[in-house]
Amino acid sequence: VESYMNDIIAKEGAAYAVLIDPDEKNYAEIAEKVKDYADVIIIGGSIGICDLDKITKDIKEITNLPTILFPGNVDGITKEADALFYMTLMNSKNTYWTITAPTLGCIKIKKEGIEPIPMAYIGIEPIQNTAVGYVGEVNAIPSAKPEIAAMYCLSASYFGMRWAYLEAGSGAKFPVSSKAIATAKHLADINVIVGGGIRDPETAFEKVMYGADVIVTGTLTEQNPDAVKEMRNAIKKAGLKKLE
Ligand code: 1GP
Repeated sequence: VESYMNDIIAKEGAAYAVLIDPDEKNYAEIAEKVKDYADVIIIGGSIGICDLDKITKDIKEITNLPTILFPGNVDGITKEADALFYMTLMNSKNTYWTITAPTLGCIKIKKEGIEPIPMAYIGIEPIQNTAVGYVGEVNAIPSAKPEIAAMYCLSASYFGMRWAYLEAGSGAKFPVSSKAIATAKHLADINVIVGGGIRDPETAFEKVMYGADVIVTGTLTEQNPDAVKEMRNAIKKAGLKKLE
């Protein structure tokens, strides 16, 4: 899955990932609507109470797209998925989220043969007002300090991670600043995923132009699954422009 993602980024400039929260009742409807527009499906949420095996299997059957787990905790792992973001919530105040949870999960990932994709998860304002900010005890990076986000990305790349996720939080009032994305891409040799509060094609276009390699939408797709077509077009248009 990681090389599939790298191929898309190399050829199209950017990839489009749709996040499906498995606790969302209409997950099947969302999967059906996004299957022709998303490059990959990310499955995860901060509050996991569902039958993850069944839901992941259903999503795979409906879409045929690769699935990446985005675990909110050690119970967010299922053999039905193709890959998993093996992630550290770098700026959590609690070492459970930086290293204990990933360590507790690693044997199951190996046993089930799920592809781990090493990822640094970095929480930026206004993440503190969202579920992941609360659950993950995030020491939110001020949005006026993009260089701090970029330093986390450089640090992640020095640790050997190949992906950094700049996260404003699901349902965030505003997305990660374009300055943070540009500074991170300038400083660090790492793929940058951007998510949280991206609700319109213009914003997605801008984030890609400033360097985002992957755009994630979750809330938008839950509320209006038909919006994915325009979102994809904007991401690909910006991606190709960036490659010029
Ligand atoms: C959350 O970045 C994702 O991890 C998606 O955020 O729900 O705001 O699109 P939204």
